[in-house]
Amino acid sequence: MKFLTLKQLFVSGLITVVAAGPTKNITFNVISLVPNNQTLGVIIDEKVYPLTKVNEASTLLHFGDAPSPSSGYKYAILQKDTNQVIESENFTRKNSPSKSTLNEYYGRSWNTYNNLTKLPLIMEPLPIINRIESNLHIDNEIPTVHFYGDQTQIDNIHNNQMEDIDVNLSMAYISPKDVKLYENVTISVSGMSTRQMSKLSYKFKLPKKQDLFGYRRIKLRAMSIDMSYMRDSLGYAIADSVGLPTTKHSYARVYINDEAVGLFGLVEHIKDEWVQNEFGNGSKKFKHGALYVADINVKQPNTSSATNMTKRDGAMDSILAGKNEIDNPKAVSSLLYLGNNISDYSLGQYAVKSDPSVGTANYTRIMDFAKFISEQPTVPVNDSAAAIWEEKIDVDSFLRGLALEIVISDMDGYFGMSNNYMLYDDIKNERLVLSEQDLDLTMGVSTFNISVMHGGNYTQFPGFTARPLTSRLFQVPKFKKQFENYLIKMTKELVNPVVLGPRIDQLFGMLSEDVSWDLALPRLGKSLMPDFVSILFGNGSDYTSFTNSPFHFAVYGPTMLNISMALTEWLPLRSSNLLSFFNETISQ
Ligand SMILES: *[C@@H]1O[C@H](CO)[C@@H](O)[C@H](O)[C@H]1NC(C)=O
Ligand SMILES: *[C@@H]1O[C@H](CO)[C@@H](O)[C@H](O)[C@H]1NC(C)=O
Ligand SMILES: *[C@@H]1O[C@H](CO)[C@@H](O)[C@H](O)[C@H]1NC(C)=O
Ligand SMILES: *[C@@H]1O[C@H](CO)[C@@H](O)[C@H](O)[C@H]1NC(C)=O
Ligand SMILES: *[C@@H]1O[C@H](CO)[C@@H](O)[C@H](O)[C@H]1NC(C)=O
Ligand SMILES: *[C@@H]1O[C@H](CO)[C@@H](O)[C@H](O)[C@H]1NC(C)=O
Ligand SMILES: *[C@@H]1O[C@H](CO)[C@@H](O)[C@H](O)[C@H]1NC(C)=O
Ligand SMILES: *[C@@H]1O[C@H](CO)[C@@H](O)[C@H](O)[C@H]1NC(C)=O
Ligand SMILES: *[C@@H]1O[C@H](CO)[C@@H](O)[C@H](O)[C@H]1NC(C)=O
Ligand SMILES: *[C@@H]1O[C@H](CO)[C@@H](O)[C@H](O)[C@H]1NC(C)=O
Ligand SMILES: *[C@@H]1O[C@H](CO)[C@@H](O)[C@H](O)[C@H]1NC(C)=O
Ligand SMILES: CC(=O)N[C@H]1CO[C@H](CO)[C@@H](O)[C@@H]1O
Repeated sequence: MKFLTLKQLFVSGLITVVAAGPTKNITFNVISLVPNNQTLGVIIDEKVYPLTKVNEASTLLHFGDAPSPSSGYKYAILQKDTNQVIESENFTRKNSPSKSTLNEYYGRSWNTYNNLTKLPLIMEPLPIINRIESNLHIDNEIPTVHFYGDQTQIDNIHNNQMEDIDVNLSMAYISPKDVKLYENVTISVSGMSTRQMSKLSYKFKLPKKQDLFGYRRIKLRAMSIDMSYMRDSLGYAIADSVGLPTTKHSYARVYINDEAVGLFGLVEHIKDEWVQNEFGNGSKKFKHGALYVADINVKQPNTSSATNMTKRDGAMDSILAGKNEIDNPKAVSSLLYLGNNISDYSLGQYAVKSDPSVGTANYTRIMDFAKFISEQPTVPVNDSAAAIWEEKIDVDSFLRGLALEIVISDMDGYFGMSNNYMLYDDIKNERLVLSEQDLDLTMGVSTFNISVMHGGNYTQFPGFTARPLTSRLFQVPKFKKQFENYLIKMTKELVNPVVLGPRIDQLFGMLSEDVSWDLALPRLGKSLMPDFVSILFGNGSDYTSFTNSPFHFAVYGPTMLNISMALTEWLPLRSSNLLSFFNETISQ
């Protein structure tokens, strides 16, 4: 105690002396992965100051003191023994921190990207949404996530990438303003068909009672089949803008031990906790129903093991609008009525992502609704039918979610594959709520014919007339009218070159350096099926140019290759086709 006090006195005395002089020191903090024989430094007025310490949360975060810069500074990588500069940043940082810099990232000139404008909120959130306030997703920052621990176990999950193997690691989360350390974080490879690819997605779970801005379960999406690195980001921002329950999306730079893994999309894992955070203000006591997500990848005929991906993807490839219903009626996830045996609904085609707060998911709400659908006419009825639909479902959520699928040309939602859409059992109102997730196969990525996928006549959208639900729901004139109003509103006010275009440009500006970095990194997984993309998207896709081209980044303006159509080719086509079908123009 005595010693501490003396030491403090000594230190504060020293600071007073220095502060009076011209060379006031501040602390520089910079993230970079360097080998053991190198360190970071900061160059101020052409003098080099080594930053010799590393943060206790992560060896990636280097820090040290140096004089407060009067006219900018840059970071450098130094040879450890000699402090010789190996390389330095090719730009000057103009920040003038008073005590300490933010946690800066070596080689990136900004900490917060100021030019990213938010999309407008064009519809009030559905009344069911009671989402927590959270800083998990800061739109214009890219935090660094560093996992570390036993390399043997890390190698093991990558050597067995088709399997769900958990590994316990420590995790540092470093954003410009925060450093957080978690131990015993459970991480595993995540995803379905994209596990074939060499850049893998991950999911992680923090220990009980710990959280990252209110969330314990998070996914890091590799974006490996979206060369624009933007479709999830845009899709979730649009879902939010039209008031649907949805995860938000942000980006993260990911490292595992001493390897850079790449740029990832950070999203909330849709599980129990998400239900509480999205619908119940984050309360653990929130009384909620089950949450289901449609999954076409389950129980394909003769698939004995969930890891038989060749088989599963073979099936996925061929399941286009309705084929699944014919080949494999019992595993269908299209809300087709399968009779009154509840076990037929529980094969996994409605995967339970959250059990209710009391008991377990029992599928009755889905079976009842499928039965109800089967009893509705497939010819026009009058508006008096609306009330019975409202009893079964939150119709507004269905109209918004289904309109969203069409407006963003989603090939992998209810219409396209009867896949990925969410059904939440609202036990208070005893009805289902619809929303969407997994939005990477959208906005020009499609195996379907371009004219039906992006054309204006929405009734020709894949699955529109074939799906059990929509072939009945839109027989109610009121619902059809409202649905069309949503198509027009979403297109005029949001999904068009005037409103969404700038956001794409801005994301391009924000991400391009990180995308170049990502594309140059060695991958931790293996490409198990080198022709995966062409298998998934059919013969039409040009996989050779997909892999060989140096930097296929879909920017609004200059178009670049994408699997089917660049984001920037798609957007004007989508909006002009829809608006001209309705004889409307963009309202901005
Ligand atoms: C520094 O370490 C790396 C391996 O981490 C090695 O390849 C390199 O030769 C070393 N450089 C010097 C100057 O010792
Ligand atoms: C300021 O930083 C420099 C460079 O790290 C160091 O040599 C000097 O001792 C520091 N001065 C004070 C008062 O801490
Ligand atoms: C700085 O370096 C980055 C890559 O390290 C490069 O993309 C960029 O063009 C360089 N900028 C200038 C002004 O030289
Ligand atoms: C933001 O845009 C302005 C003008 O368009 C530009 O000068 C500035 O460098 C941009 N900032 C960033 C962080 O890109
Ligand atoms: C990982 O940590 C959790 C507790 O956080 C523990 O229950 C589990 O057994 C650990 N797993 C391994 C493989 O060490
Ligand atoms: C992590 O898990 C291990 C083994 O279960 C335990 O000994 C340790 O205390 C845990 N660490 C923290 C910070 O909870
Ligand atoms: C959530 O909080 C809002 C505002 O405090 C309140 O009106 C609402 O009833 C709460 N809902 C739930 C489900 O907790
Ligand atoms: C995977 O599917 C193939 C083709 O249907 C089959 O031959 C093989 O036995 C299956 N493997 C497993 C582990 O189920
Ligand atoms: C099945 O779940 C519903 C809620 O969807 C609930 O009302 C019902 O009581 C449950 N049935 C049984 C037998 O648990
Ligand atoms: C839209 O397509 C449907 C189905 O092919 C067709 O019956 C209808 O006439 C088309 N509508 C318009 C306005 O072209
Ligand atoms: C759009 O306008 C054209 C001519 O003005 C008309 O023939 C067509 O029916 C209109 N389409 C719709 C969907 O209203
Ligand atoms: C597609 C396929 O191989 N289907 C087979 C699955 O197994 C059943 C019964 O074993 C066969 O009858 C199918 O032909």
